[in-house]
Amino acid sequence: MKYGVISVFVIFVLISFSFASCSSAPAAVEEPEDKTAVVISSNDFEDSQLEPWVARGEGVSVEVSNAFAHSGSFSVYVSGRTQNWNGVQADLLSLIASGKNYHFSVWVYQNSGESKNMYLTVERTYKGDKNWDRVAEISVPSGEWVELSGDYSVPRKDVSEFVLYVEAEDATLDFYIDDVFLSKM
Ligand SMILES: [Ca+2]
Repeated sequence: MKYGVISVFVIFVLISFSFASCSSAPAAVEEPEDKTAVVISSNDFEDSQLEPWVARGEGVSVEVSNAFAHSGSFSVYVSGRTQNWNGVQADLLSLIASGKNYHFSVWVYQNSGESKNMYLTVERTYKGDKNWDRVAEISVPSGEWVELSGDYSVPRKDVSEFVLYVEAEDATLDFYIDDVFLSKM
């Protein structure tokens, strides 16, 4: 009788163990990390916070504005530009990793009265040498919000500077940005 109880117990343990082994097997196959986009930075400027966006170029002004908005009531007004590379920029060095792929998206607006070419660009420095990579370029009609977006593969290099910025071919164009969405793919 005693052996019978032990036998039943042993069989129960063995069955439980084999079920546990079977059910745990699929869990060992994890989703590859890169399949899901991970947001590294996003701004809709509704909280009036500019960070990590700052002016790019001497005399350039960036400020939260409620004059125009793609989302909500606020965007960022960029003015005082005197060079085509002037604009608004974000230091992403601490947010990106070498060899990884990213998707950068910024909505832009200008109301100069005519279409203007605008660009999303990465400035990066590797061993003292600066490089400028065009992520996206688009003709922005006056008075329309347009998405400036593109994919970017960070080179497998240990860069010392990684700055994303919005610029315009017209050196003195004032413009607005809103709904920044930067993600790792
Ligand atoms: Ca907004």
